[in-house]
Amino acid sequence: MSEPFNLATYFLDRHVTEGRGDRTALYVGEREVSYASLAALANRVGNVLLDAGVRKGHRVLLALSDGDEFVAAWYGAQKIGAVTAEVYPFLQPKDYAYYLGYTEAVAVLADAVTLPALRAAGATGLLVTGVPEAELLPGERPFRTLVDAAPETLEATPTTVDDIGIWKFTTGSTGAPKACVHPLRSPKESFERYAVQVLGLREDDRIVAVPKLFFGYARDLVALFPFGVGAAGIAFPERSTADLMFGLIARYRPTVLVNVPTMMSAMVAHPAAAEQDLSCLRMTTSAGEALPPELHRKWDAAFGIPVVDGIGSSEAYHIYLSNRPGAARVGTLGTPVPGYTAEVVDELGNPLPDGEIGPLRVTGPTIALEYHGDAEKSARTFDGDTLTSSDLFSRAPDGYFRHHGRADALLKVGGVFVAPGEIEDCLLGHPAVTDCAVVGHEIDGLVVPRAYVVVRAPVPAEELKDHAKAHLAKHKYPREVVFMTELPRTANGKLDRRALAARP
Ligand code: 3SK
Repeated sequence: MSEPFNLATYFLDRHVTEGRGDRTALYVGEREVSYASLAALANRVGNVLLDAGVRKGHRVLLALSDGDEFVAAWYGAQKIGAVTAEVYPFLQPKDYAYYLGYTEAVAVLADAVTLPALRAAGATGLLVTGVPEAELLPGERPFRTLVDAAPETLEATPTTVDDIGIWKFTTGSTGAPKACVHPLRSPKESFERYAVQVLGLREDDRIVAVPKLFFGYARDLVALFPFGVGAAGIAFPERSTADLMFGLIARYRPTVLVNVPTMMSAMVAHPAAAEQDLSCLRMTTSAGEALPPELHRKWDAAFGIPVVDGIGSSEAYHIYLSNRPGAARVGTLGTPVPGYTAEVVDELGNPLPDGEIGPLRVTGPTIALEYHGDAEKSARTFDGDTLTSSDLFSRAPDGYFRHHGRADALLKVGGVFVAPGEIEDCLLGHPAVTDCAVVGHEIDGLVVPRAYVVVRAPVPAEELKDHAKAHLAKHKYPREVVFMTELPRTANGKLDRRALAARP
């Protein structure tokens, strides 16, 4: 018999029934949203979704900007046993068309930001918030009006840890995004192991994230894991910038910053970095992409806020390898999160000795069941509670893991494999470089490393090449250096290597 488990009851309603309803769950702009009012809003949303025909196992697509409505909609859908899927609110119509077709969602929630592109994508029957009713098209329904009129109480639909509850999209960096299908066990186990045992989240924490809530890394760390311990998240609809993050830190004095390397680089390079008071932060997480050791050191020198670098994926639900707060080893991803094991394997799946590089086989309680609609890729990736990642790793004899990038990002230069990350880290060591990415570029049929760099002050390309030559094996220096004002990123804030590789 599967353990009964309703995500909304466990993370949200419990605080109300146990007398903590007046505690703050979310900070949104000027407002402090209590657990009681968030739970009531989620109940209203759940009732609206039931009226719209959503039942247990149906998909609900959230195309909403960050805020309490996003969070309440997510919990409302969860409470009635629906399966939640979220998408980036700044997508193009063709992307929405893809998600609409792929998810076959029974209900799609839109707001003023996402509505035009969703309409252009041919979406019908939308539940729309933040847009005057008079402006809605036939078939579109005023979500907020319906929510305000809906009952504030709602019986949780009985669900268990084995019921499918969450779709997490891959970034689509190597093709169309696919949904990793997760049972409700995944968020529960991830909370208990990563949030509690690794991060040690506590009731007095306030958590703010750089990525938007559609990205599970941020959503769980702002609106799920803190709720598990009665703490609070901070939500804001704007795109994150270093200025905005500094402003939010000054205003809300959060204790945990959920970060990505790009933003760490922007914060370190900010002209007013030295004037910032970040003393409220007891740690910043770093995930989403590899944190170059040089950037980690620059962060330490600029802010001294402990970095908890780790790696997660939609396939593994959340973070499965992580450093521990205050005990980070620069340049490593730490060790497995409690409950997970990880081993580096060869192409045939045989374990490799320490120090050798290969794909990672991760076993744990939060591995996705499948990629929706892709049996072949699912079979290559998932095997029960085990996942084989397409990234490359090595393990040191002390048990700490290092990341060597995606297998398909490795460059073969003069017949020798070169990891772009090594060149990137070296270039970041040059005082003028604030961000950089290295991709392969073909010249006369031969692949050479080409560096795209963002600099704080003009510097000759030759100087950067010489810097690399002085610090790396000779064949690794970038033969070409291209200066950019910023590097292309995916919606999740990850470097868009495909976009760079496609440049002439
Ligand atoms: O980096 C990712 O893709 C990721 C995905 C889900 C949860 C956490 C992370 C870091």
